[in-house]
Amino acid sequence: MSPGTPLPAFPPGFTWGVATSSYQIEGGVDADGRGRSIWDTFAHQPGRIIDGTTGDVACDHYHRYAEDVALMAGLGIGAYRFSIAWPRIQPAGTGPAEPAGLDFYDRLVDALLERDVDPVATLFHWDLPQALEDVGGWLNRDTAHRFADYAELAAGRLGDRVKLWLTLNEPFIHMTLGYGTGEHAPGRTLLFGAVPAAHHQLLGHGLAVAALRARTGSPVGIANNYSPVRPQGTGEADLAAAAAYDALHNRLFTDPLLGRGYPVGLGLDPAEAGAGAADLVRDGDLAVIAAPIDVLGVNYYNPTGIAAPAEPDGPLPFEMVPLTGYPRTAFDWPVVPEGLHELLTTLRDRYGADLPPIQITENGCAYDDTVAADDGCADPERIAYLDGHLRAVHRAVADGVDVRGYFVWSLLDNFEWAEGQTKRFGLVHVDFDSQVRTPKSSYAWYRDLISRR
Ligand code: GBH
Repeated sequence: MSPGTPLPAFPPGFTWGVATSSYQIEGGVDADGRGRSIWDTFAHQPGRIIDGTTGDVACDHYHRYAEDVALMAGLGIGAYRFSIAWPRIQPAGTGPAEPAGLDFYDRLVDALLERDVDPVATLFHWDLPQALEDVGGWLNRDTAHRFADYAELAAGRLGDRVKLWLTLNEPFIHMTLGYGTGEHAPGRTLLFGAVPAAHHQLLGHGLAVAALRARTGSPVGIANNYSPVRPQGTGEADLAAAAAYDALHNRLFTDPLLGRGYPVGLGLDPAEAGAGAADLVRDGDLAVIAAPIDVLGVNYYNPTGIAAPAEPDGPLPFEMVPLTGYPRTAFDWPVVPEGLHELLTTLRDRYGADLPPIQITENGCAYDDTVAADDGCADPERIAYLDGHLRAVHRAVADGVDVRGYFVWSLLDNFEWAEGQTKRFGLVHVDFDSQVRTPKSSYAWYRDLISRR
C-alpha cells in the first residue's frame, strides 16, 4: 500500500499529536528569570554546532506560543507534546520555583485546553540547569533527587491540567551523546564511563514518578528511543556485537523500568558488579526505578546496522554500519517503516503483560524544505515517510500491540541540536530570520488525515 491508498482505521480514541522540546523552539533564554542550561553553554562554544547557531531565539516560541497553538488547532490534533525547561522553573536547579517560569507553561496549557488540545508535558528534554552540571550533572546521584524536587514543583502548578506526564526524553541519547561521545551537551567524552548517567537518570525517573503521583491523577510515563538492530554479517562475532548494542540501546532503559533489572554486560547487574557497581546501584534503587508507569513513550527514527568491531581490542564492542538499500532523509538516516512494526512487536514479545500501553511520542524526518513564492512549501517525501510509518503502526495494532497514539516530530522546523538550523523536521516551515511560519504540504496532509478519523 502506498500514499495513494487511504490509511486504514485506527482504534477509537487513538490520539493524533505533534511534539516539540523547550530548548529547540522557545528562545527567550533570558526571559522571566530563566537560568542557564547546559545547552546554552554548549551551543555557545565554538565548533559544537555545525552552523554556529544557538537556541537563543530558535522559533521564538516563548513569545509566539499563541500563534503556534493556533497552528495546532488548525491541524485538529488531540494532543501536543512539549517539554518544560527545568532552568525556567529552578534557575539554579535547586530551591523554590521561579513563578514567572511556571506562568509561561500555565499560559501555554490554558491556551491548549481552550483549543481542545491535551497538554502532554515532558519534564526533561536534555536542558539540564548548568548549575547542576557544575556539580557533576547526571554522573552525580544527587541530580536524581533534584529532578524529583523539580517534578514536584512542575506538577504542583500544572498537575491539574496536563493530561500525560513524561519524565525523561531519550535518556539513552542524553547518556551516549552527552556523556559518552560529546556530540551533545554537556560534551563529555567518557565512552562507557557514561553508564552512571544511565542509572541516575533512571533513578530520577523513578523518584519523579512518585512525586508526580502525589500531585496529579494523570497518567505518567517516559519517552525512550528504540532502534531495531540489524546484524551486518552472520558470524558469531557480528551476532554478539548486535546483542551488545541491543542491550545498550533497547534494553538498558527498559528492562529495569519493567522490573527485569539491568541487562548484563554494562557493569550494572549485581552478578557482574565490582565494588564500584555495587556503590552505583544501591539497595532499593531497582524498586524505585520499577515503579509502575501507565504509558511507554516510544520514539522511532530508523533501525541500526551493527557488526563486530574491526579492532577487537578497541573501545567499543560493536561497530555501526550504515544500512544500504533504503531511501535516505536529509540527515542521511535510512527510511525503514517496517522497522517500526518490528520494534513494536518485539517490545510486546519481550515484555508481554508487563508492557504498558504505548504512545509513539516521536516519529518524523528531515528534508531540505524550501518555501516557493507561489505554492507554499511542498514536502512529498515527508508525507511518504509519515504515511509509511503510520501503516507500520497500524499493522502492529492489528497484530495485537496496544498503541494508543502517535506524535509527529515536529510541529515546527527548529534548533536541531548539533545540526543547528540545517535540519528541518517540521510540518510547518520556519524562516529563522523573519520567524514567518509556512505550513508545508505535510501539514495539510496530516490535517486531512485527522479530520477523516
Ligand atoms: C530525537 O532524537 C530527539 O528527541 C529530538 O529532540 C530530535 O530533534 C529528533 O529526534 C530528531 O533528531 O542510524 O546512524 O543514522 C533522535 C535520536 C539519534 C535518532 C540518531 C536517529 C540515527 C543515527 N536519533 N539516530 S544513524
